[in-house]
Amino acid sequence: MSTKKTNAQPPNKLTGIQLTEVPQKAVGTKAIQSALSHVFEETGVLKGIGLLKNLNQTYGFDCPGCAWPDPDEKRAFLAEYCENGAKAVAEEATKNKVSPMFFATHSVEELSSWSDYEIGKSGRITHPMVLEEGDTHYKEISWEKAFNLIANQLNKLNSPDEAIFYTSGRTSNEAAYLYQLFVRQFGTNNLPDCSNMCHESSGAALSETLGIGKGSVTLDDFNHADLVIVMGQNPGTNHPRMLTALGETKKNGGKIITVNPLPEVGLMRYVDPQNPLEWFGKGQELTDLFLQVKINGDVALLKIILKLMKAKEDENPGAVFNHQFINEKTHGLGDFLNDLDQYTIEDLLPQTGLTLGKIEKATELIINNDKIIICWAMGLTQHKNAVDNIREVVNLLLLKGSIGKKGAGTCPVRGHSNVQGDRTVGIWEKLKPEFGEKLAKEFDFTPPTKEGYDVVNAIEAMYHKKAKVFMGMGGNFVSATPDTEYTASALRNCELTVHVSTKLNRSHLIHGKTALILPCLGRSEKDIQQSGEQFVSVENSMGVVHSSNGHLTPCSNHLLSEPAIVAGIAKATLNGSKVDWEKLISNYDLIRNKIEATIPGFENYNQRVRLKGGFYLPNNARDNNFSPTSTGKANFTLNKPSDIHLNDNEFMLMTVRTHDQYNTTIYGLNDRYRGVLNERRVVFMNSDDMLKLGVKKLDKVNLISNFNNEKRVANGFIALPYSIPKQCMATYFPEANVLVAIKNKAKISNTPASKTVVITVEKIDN
Ligand SMILES: Nc1nc2c(c(=O)[nH]1)N[C@H]1C(S)=C(S)[C@@H](COP(=O)(O)OP(=O)(O)OC[C@H]3O[C@@H](n4cnc5c(=O)[nH]c(N)nc54)[C@H](O)[C@@H]3O)O[C@H]1N2
Ligand SMILES: Nc1nc2c(c(=O)[nH]1)N[C@H]1C(S)=C(S)[C@@H](COP(=O)(O)OP(=O)(O)OC[C@H]3O[C@@H](n4cnc5c(=O)[nH]c(N)nc54)[C@H](O)[C@@H]3O)O[C@H]1N2
Ligand SMILES: [Mo]
Repeated sequence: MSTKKTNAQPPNKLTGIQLTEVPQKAVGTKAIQSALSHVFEETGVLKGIGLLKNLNQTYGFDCPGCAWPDPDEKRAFLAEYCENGAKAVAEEATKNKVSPMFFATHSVEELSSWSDYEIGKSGRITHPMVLEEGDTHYKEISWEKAFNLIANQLNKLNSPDEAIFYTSGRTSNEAAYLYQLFVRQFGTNNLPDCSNMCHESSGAALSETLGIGKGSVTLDDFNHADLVIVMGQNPGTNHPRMLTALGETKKNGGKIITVNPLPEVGLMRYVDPQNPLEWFGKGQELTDLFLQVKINGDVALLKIILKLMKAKEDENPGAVFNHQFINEKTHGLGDFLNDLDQYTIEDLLPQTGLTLGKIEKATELIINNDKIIICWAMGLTQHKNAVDNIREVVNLLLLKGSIGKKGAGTCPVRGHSNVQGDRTVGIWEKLKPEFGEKLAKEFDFTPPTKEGYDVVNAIEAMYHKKAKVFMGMGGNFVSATPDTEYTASALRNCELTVHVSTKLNRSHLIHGKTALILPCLGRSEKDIQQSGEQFVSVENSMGVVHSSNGHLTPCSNHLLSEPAIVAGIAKATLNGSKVDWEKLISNYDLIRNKIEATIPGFENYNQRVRLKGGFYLPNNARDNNFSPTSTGKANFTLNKPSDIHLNDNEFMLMTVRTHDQYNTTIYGLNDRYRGVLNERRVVFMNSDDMLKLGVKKLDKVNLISNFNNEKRVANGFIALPYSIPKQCMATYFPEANVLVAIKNKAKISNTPASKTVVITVEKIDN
């Protein structure tokens, strides 16, 4: 019997929606209650307290939630955690187990009919498992056999480029470095990662303009900023500890502008969970000026601001632009200003959905303040013109000289807890020539130079059978990627799919002819190798590398660490590798020595990673040095507003996260901060649009995308009126990924445009 008919999409049954008021403030006692109940429910009380005590403490483990940095000095007494960090930890430290017995009881087909929430709640995977060709159930396999199976399949390929090696962003520096080394010794640069779907647009824009693909600010800069602009980001849910930093900005007299189609609760008002005196109050107002921009209206908005700045500068030269900085540090001002002149405010304004008065207020704040930080996340990076979005942000900062000085700079807020570190240590489908040379010398082999597949290209390659083996180091490829049914066909075309995972997810159920699940240790667990207990290291959103020590007993004796799994596969697969894989994993200091030998900035890695708080990697933009760019200076760029024009019956849909999920991991069914409980299949609409469509609150609708005249449908969503600009809608990822056409992606960065999905809406009768 074949198991081909597994469901790539979560079932579209409704779970019983309840609506509540949208809360007026974020965090506070409700958040603490929610955090503790998730932890205790999943792990039990004693283990739960132990967990929270160690989370993000100087010698504890790194929170697997987001990449927001820990304070260098001051750490909260109880623990440096947030509600959603606690949920992330609870999810990993759960008591529930997915054992061989579990797999014997439930067929792959049955499991695929479960919701993502149910799949996730089933628990931690305890044994390596295999699904052989034609089988209906996964069964246990030994590690040795699993490694040999992979090796045989890889060595059968016509070319190493027929294999794809994906990485999600939780993988430690040590594991990621070994992984890329194995993949490159195998002979390919096919190293797509979750960054391709996340901050790739930031990396592309920032490298071109400032000579480094990372942000320039440190956490301390938030204490010194006059103005922080938060664009396209929902920190109350996705980076809750960032609210503390924004709170500090406000306490020190700084102002905050928020640019978002939604009035996200966390940004409006918050209560510091680590300050019990604040728990019962009204909370602190965070946003001073809220610009409720239309989806993808950001370049138009920034251009209007830039034009208003220029007009003021023309009136009173030197009053707005920082000429000293511009003359010394930048390139391309003239072309940039000429290009800006081609646009008129009248043409740009409708794209923003804002009044000119509001934009003038924002411009005034920008003109009157010098130390400006701009923060952003997926609201800017997941659009067709995403790279333009971020380059335009840089233009604004350059005009003000607001970079490379205290209290000012770029702040792309990263997602996964080590997504930035994975890139630093070599996970990328493009191999930098300097790094290639270092690898060649250190390990005595010839690394491949051909550019590998990124996420979108990898999916297309599998779809067209140009790639036949898929391996995922963490993550949930089928649910995280766009165009769910297309991607599912791509994976089903593979000879072999392999997942190194902590928990069961849908990607284990949408499989190649043969499939393997290799269960690994989580962040919170002890990692013991030949030389004793090991720690790993990670890099946060601001370029600080620090250690992470697991304290819990692993959930099963059959788990291996990620580095050990890579070493096992490498040893079985590679003939003639001069790397002593066994030795490298016997003591992770040896891996760190290799990182130090091949990657700049890691001098005395083993010593410095043991220091309290770790160490900062070099950052040229932070140091006001832009010499790595093509011109040797910070570059002004010419950017384009959105070229998407909606017909009257069309809407712009963005796919966002609820307060109760971590990407494809569904912690619960509530989106407390948006007033929706016990339901994920909802679509937030503007009430005028609902009137026009004849759709009432709680009516059911189908969402239809017609990208390139190909019809894609997401069935059965509940319509909810919400504060969102006209012709804009919002729904949740991953349910709506089926609507994101594989070809709907950002220019330059190739990031799926999952925030610019043009749809029509069809009301379902009865
Ligand atoms: N608890 C929790 N934490 C997480 C995650 C999680 O799923 N759960 N995921 C992690 C990861 S990998 C990432 S990348 C980050 C994601 O963090 P975010 O980027 O905050 O996540 P999204 O939910 O995608 O929210 C995007 C925000 O951008 C806004 N937006 C959408 N389109 C536009 C636009 O065109 N213009 C503007 N100005 N705004 C727009 C949306 O209204 C929303 O507020 O969070 C990380 N942290
Ligand atoms: N429509 C739409 N699509 C999106 C987005 C969006 O906003 N809208 N956001 C995109 C973004 S920003 C990102 S980053 C991607 C996320 O894409 P991924 O990183 O691929 O997805 P996750 O849901 O974070 O992966 C969760 C799985 O990772 C595994 N896991 C957890 N911890 C560990 C660990 O320590 N080791 C290992 N080996 N495995 C572990 C578990 O098995 C879990 O099921 O999704 C992207 N997709
Ligand atoms: Mo992300």
